[in-house]
Amino acid sequence: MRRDEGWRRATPFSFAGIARPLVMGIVNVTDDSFSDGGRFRDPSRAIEHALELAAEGADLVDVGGESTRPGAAPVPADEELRRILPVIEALAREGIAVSVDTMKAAVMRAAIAAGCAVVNDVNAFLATGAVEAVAGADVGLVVMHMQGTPRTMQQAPKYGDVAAEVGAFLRERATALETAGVAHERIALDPGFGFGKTLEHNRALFHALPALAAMGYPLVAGVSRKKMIGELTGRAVGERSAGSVAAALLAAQNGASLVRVHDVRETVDALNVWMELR
Ligand code: HH2
Repeated sequence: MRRDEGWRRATPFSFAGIARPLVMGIVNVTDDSFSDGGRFRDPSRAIEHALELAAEGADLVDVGGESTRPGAAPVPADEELRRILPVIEALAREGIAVSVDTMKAAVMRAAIAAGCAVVNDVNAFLATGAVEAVAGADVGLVVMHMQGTPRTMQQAPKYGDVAAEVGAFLRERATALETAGVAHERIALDPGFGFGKTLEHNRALFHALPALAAMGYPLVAGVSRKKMIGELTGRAVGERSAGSVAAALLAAQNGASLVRVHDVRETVDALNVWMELR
């Protein structure tokens, strides 16, 4: 199936006009990511893997140099850049749309200069200088909700009404970015599955996806191989592909415009079948 690409050629970057759910393939240039930690630590292996994901149909490749798994230790900016810059530069040269998965303003600036198309921040551009780093650039922004920090977020997540609180937070962050000069079309929102959330919180957010989508921004859903898939299937991390594909399909059905996944080929096939037969 021909996969339309008009959405990513726009300058400045725009999420407007996404006609089908897009697939973000995950490349973790880390030692300690929960699913693929250590496998792509060497930049040349990360580049090779990213090229494979692009060939399998990833619309965007999400490159990260710092794990955000529960309990993960922070990585200094210079080390994060050492890991990811060669990868971003190589992929940008190949014409592959890259998003950078980072919480740090300095890393955002360098990644933008290296050619990334999207900045994906699990910390919703709350770090000092983050809004300023991206506001004047031509890149798309993924704004994610997290309760707490990766080190502590799964210890005792608590909400009154998780969907309402996540929705209000995302709306407030989108408004802050727009006030700083970011065009509405550059913003996508992500409820942050597993980031300070129990299985029941994640379930409530799945049900709330249509209401979150009605806020008028494209939604990103990242559930691939996460603990919630393990809890629902009883499977170890390396055996969660089928469960993850099912969750990605349901997220798309509930209004997600982008799904962030490890298993690109399987997800692309499933989405193509779903789109033809729904
Ligand atoms: N999840 C992870 C990392 N980045 N970004 C967005 N927008 N949404 C997510 O759900 C999300 C994300 C965690 O997954 P992964 O990259 O596989 O693991 P790690 O953080 O251990 O590198």
